[in-house]
Amino acid sequence: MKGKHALITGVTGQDGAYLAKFLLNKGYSVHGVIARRGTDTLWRLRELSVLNDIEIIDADLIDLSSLIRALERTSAEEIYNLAAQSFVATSWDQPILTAEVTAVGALRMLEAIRIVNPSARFYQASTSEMFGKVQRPVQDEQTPFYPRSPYAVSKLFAHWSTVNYRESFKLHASSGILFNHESPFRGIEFVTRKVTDAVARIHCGQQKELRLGNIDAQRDWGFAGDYVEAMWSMLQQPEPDDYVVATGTTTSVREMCRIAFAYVGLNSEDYVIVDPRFYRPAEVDFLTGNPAKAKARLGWTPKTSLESLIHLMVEADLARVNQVH
Ligand code: NDP
Ligand code: GDR
Repeated sequence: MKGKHALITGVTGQDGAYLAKFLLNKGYSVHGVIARRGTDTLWRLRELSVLNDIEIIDADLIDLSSLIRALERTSAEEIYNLAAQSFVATSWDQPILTAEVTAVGALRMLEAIRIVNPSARFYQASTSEMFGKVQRPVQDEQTPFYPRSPYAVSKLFAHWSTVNYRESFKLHASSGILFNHESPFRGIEFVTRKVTDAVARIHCGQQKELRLGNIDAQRDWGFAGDYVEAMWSMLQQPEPDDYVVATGTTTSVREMCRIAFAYVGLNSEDYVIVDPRFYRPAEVDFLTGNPAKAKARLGWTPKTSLESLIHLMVEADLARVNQVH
């Protein structure tokens, strides 16, 4: 007999694909919400060899009725809300869409749970972007928020909605305040993958330079495969709560580039060009998380260093570039 049922929104994204694999390995029946838009969004699930093992459900965070039907159909005991318009830069160009999906979308899912199955456990994908213009040098669950983009403002709404439904309706609703996490399945628009893809292409003679924005920005980067385990652990706790998930180590974009280019014997300074087109209207300059609570309560610790993560990503992009060639 199969174990528990889990519903994942955003299953076609980086974290959704890793979480689906993680839960399948634990014996779960996994139901994945897909908002069909005509393009091939299934490549991560295919490459991780999980596409045939999950049940695909057509639903959209914009459409409450589709979420209600998804919950009725799956009887999921655990719901992971990973879907979002998640690219910070785009959120200034599409602020209302971002709010509809990333902010009100989470509220719609909470409402669907309240209506269909209030005993289900809920995970909300909160983010270190909510700390934004940081109010403390190291950020933990007690640090005040200061969002700096329509994306971060939307995530803050979703975060407080999760807290509010926990307190108002006693839902088992938890938020993971996850700092940046990357992998070979990261979208190409995010800076780590943009860099590792460019390193592979430059190494193979297909690209000459790499144009970036603010390379002095600093991030606390971890590996997505490690972080999905923390999501699951939160829903196994007797009480719902909020947790910072991070490595505690911060690196600049400049240094991350150095690591990536050095892996193929190149000097990043010979290729990286700062292009103001990629600057953001308001920047998050610096983030460092303190994952002490996740360690103490969930027993969670990051396992992958930034250096080995970037090497893994460059290797994967080299393989992709060579395959196409
Ligand atoms: P991705 O951008 O890779 O994935 C986003 C997912 O949301 C995709 O599956 C996308 O579908 C789906 N989606 C977008 N709009 C809708 C909609 N209207 N209805 C249903 N699904 C939709 O994100 P990540 O995997 O990197 O991140 C997962 C979550 O965690 C996101 O909420 C993100 O904001 C948050 N987060 C991510 C961090 C990170 O460093 N990766 C850190 C902290 C939080 P499609 O494939 O069709 O576009
Ligand atoms: P972020 O990730 O905004 O932190 O959000 P991203 O990789 O896009 O940017 C990180 C930092 O790098 C700087 N940067 C560039 N970024 C991009 N994308 N492209 C560039 O050319 C470039 N040059 C410099 C950015 O200005 C920024 O400071 C990610 C997303 O996954 C969110 O959904 C998630 O909530 C947060 O991480 C935690």
